[in-house]
Parts: sequence; structure tokens; C-alpha cells
Amino acid sequence: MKNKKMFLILIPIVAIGLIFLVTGKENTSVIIKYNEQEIVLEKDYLYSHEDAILFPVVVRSSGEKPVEAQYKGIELLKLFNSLDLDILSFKKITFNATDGYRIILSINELLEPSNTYLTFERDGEYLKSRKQKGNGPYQLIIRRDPFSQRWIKHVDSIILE
Ligand SMILES: Nc1nc2c(c(=O)[nH]1)N[C@H]1C(S)=C(S)[C@@H](COP(=O)(O)O)O[C@H]1N2
Ligand SMILES: [Mo]
Repeated sequence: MKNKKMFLILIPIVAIGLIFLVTGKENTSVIIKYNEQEIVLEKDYLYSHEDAILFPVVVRSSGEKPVEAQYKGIELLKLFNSLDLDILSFKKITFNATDGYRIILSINELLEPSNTYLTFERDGEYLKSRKQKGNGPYQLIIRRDPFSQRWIKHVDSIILE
């Protein structure tokens, strides 16, 4: 009898807990769209990509002095290469973020060596999400662009056209 009552109390608690776990889980993948096709890049794939490298950047955030940081990311040229995507058959690339921010680059900008990177780590720590008040989980870094307006934070989709 006592056990039955316990169950009746526990079941709703466990159910609510599970709902929180499922809906509170943040999306940590990036989707690439091209020619009506889609590729979903999961966190594990990106974090362990063989072309991920470390590089220094000067971070400009509004209201703060520029600071140097070490970022880790994958050069977009190499990322597309590893996915067997021929970017020369496209003209432009659009990056969308979870906050509605969007930037468009020409394919020519991507072709500049060591310029555009999809990054996921800063000073040895994974980039935090927007919810966690970070710039991540993924941020585009354009190394030859000193103005960081185009360093789009929270990238969640990339469209090739
Ligand atoms: N997703 C997203 N990325 C963004 C922005 C933004 O509002 N949303 N602002 C841009 C601008 S204008 C700047 S200066 C840099 C740094 O923004 P912060 O000052 O908010 O750190 O991020 C850029 N990337
Ligand atoms: Mo800005």
C-alpha cells in the first residue's frame, strides 16, 4: 500500500524531469544546405575534425578593450573539402545564427587561404551557447577582417548557393 502511494508520487516527478532533460537539451549541430540537400554536422564530428587548428585572434566585443585569445576551429575550405563539397560550383555562402543574425560571404572570400574558420573553442574551452552567455557553440572567424561585425556567433546553418 505504502509502495503504491510512493509510485503515484514518483511517476509524475520522473516524467517532469524527463521532459526537462529532453526540451532543455541544446542543439549543438550545424546544418549545411546546398542544391536542396542537407548535411548535419554533429558536435563530435566538428570537435574531433582532423583539420581543426589553433590560432591567435584579437577579439573585439562591444564595451570592452580588444583582447588576444587562442581559438580552435576548422578552415571552411578544408571542412567543405572533407565533405566532398565542390564550393567552386557556388557563388555565395550564407551563415545563419540562432538569434536571427545573418551574414553573406562571396565564395572568393572563402577561397583566400587561412581566412575563414568555423570555430568551437577559445583558450582551451569549448565556446558556450547563447543561453550560457557565450559566443558559441560555433562562431565564424574571418581572420583578415579586423572588424568583427561579420564574426557571426551561434552559427547553426550554412547555405551554399
Ligand atoms: N549571432 C550574432 N553574431 C554577431 C552579432 C550578433 O548580434 N549576433 N554581432 C556582431 C557584432 S556587430 C560584433 S561587434 C561582434 C561582437 O559582438 P559583441 O560585442 O556582442 O561581443 O559580433 C558580431 N557577431
Ligand atoms: Mo559591432
